[in-house]
Parts: sequence; C-alpha cells; structure tokens
Amino acid sequence: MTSIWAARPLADSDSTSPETGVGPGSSDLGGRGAERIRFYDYHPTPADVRAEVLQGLAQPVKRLPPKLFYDRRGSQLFDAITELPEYYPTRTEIGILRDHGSEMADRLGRGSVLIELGSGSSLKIQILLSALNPAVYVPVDISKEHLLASARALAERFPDLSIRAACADYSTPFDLPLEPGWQNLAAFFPGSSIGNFDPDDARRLLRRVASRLGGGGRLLIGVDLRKDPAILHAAYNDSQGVTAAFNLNLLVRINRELDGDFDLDAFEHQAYFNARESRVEMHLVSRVDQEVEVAGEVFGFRRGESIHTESSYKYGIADFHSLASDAGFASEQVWMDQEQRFTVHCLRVAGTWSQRL
Ligand code: AVI
Repeated sequence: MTSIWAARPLADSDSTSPETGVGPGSSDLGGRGAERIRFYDYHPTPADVRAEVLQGLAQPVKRLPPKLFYDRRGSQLFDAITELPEYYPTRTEIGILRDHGSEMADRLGRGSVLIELGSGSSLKIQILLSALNPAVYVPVDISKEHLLASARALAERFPDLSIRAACADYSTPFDLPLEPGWQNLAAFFPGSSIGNFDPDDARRLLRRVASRLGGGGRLLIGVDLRKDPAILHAAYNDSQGVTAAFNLNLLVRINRELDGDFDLDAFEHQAYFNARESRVEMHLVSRVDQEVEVAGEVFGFRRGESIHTESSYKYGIADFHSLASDAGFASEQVWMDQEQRFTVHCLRVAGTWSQRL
C-alpha cells in the first residue's frame, strides 16, 4: 500500500529535512522524555498581517481575519475566555471526553497513530491519550513555542508515548511526519475550531484531512451546537468583559504592529447570533464618525459602522453530517452533553481516499 503521508516535505528539489531536533541533548527538547520527541518544522508562512489588514479594511463591509486575534496577549485572553462561567464550550467538551473517552478510543482504535490539529488544550488531549494509549502522537500547531512546551509536558506525563511534533499551518495544505505503512490513522480536532471557518473553507479543510487520513481513517471532532440565542449571546458577551477585551485587542495589535492610531474608546465590542447564517458574529463597531490611519493609509468610519472580526458557526447534527459527507466522511457516532450544547463526532473516511489535495 502506498502511503499518502510524507515524512518530509514532498518537493523533490528540497533536500533539507524538516526534522530539526531529535532526542536527548537537544537544547530545544530538553527534559524528561525528550528522547521520545521529534520535532519537524514545515516553516508555516507567517501571516502577512499588513496586507490582510489593509485589504480587509478596504472592503465595503470591513473585516479582519480572526487568526489575527492570537498574538501573545490574545492567546492569554482566549485562555481566560475558556474559564468563564458563560463560555460553556470548553468545559462541556471536556465533560463529554471524560464521560465517553473509552467509547471514543474503541471507535478510533487503540494503539493507533493520533494526530491533533492545533495542540490546544492540554487537558483534552490528556483525557484522550489516557483512553486511547496510541503508539505515536502527532501534534500539529503553527506556534513552535506552544507546540514544544506541550510536547515536553506530555512526554513527561506519558512515558510510553512517541511524539512527532509538526510545526505547520493546518488551515493550508500541509505535510505530516508519518511513516509509509503506518495503519490506523486517527485525528483529533477539538474546540469547535471548525466553526471559525466559513462552510466552503471548512469543507476544504475536512477534505484535506480525509485525504491525509486515507480510507478507513477516523476523525474525532468537537462541534458546537445551534441553540437558544440567549445562551450564545451570554457566551460571547461575558459579564467580565473578557471577550470584549479579546476582540478589541485586535486593534491594539494593529496599532503596535502597523503603526495604527485606532482609539480603543471609539470602538465597541458587539456579538450576536445571526440565525440565517447559523453563526455568532463578532464585530467592532465605531461609536463616532472618524478616520483611522493604518500603515500610512486612511480609513473612514461612519458612526455605527462595523468591522466583522469573527464568525463562529453553530451546527445541528444533520447539518454537520452533511458538511462532513461533502468532504468524504461518513458519521460513525456522535456524543453530546445532557444539556445538548456541544457534540463530539467520530467520522470515518469513506471509501478509499488517496488523493493528495
Ligand atoms: C476558537 N474558537 C472556537 C472560539 C469560538 O468560540 O468561536 C473563539 C472565541 N471567540 C470568542 N470567544 C471565543
């Protein structure tokens, strides 16, 4: 059987290996268990923040890409959001994983290779690793710092686990450090991060994952459910104002990195459920008529005009199955909490996907 996985970038002309730090003695990977970590750097292209911001602000309906939220401060604020009483997704998903981890492991196949897209919450992956006990764990994350810190912690906690950490941007076509012939490939994509992609992009991403997993591969994916708009409203308009600070931090970042002069007091955070699109939208709304300079360009805002900063799609179970099916997956099982707020789906790659996308 030919593997669709690449242990190194596939470009024939590229003779350098992405494997840059292996085993004991590497200063990067020091610590107990370091000999079981291999680090592969696929050099994800850094976002062209300037071009994306200038282009987004020049649109008739201004928008900024949500990936720009996650500078150092934005990542800290997001961590704080996951602890808020109103923000139910993180703790609900953790509860589902705790209650059903063993059934999930039965579905994924114990002893398999487990790939995690975005090595986010260490608690979620610890629950799954304990239940699944895979031979190899392949975390994929765009942040080298975050990836290595979490790989080190997991190597200490799981003494039999081999880790192949891949620094890559999973939202674009990506390679992975897997060996030809490895069977039982499973992927984990928690947090309803899929909800931050517009449906066409979500389909494209899932198609790429199906292609990487190959026929029979499994995907365990967390998906936030469509629900009472009041619950959604509270989750994205928390009483401590952490989500507002997370949203406004985008302007702080633009001021710092692009010599912007956004006045933070002249914009307000707004988040609401758009029922027609089945998504929570976050906006930064101008409180006054004003002009703002960014990277030497001037942008006019009318009072009440907004910048759309994030969409967070909420899916019914059937709707998500239909999206997954378009991407080449069949549904195997769905787990849900008692209050029916969040789902974790086990999907199987239908047929024999072997195409490289
Ligand atoms: C990361 N993502 C799944 C979060 C969400 O709920 O869409 C980001 C977030 N935005 C505001 N609060 C949390």
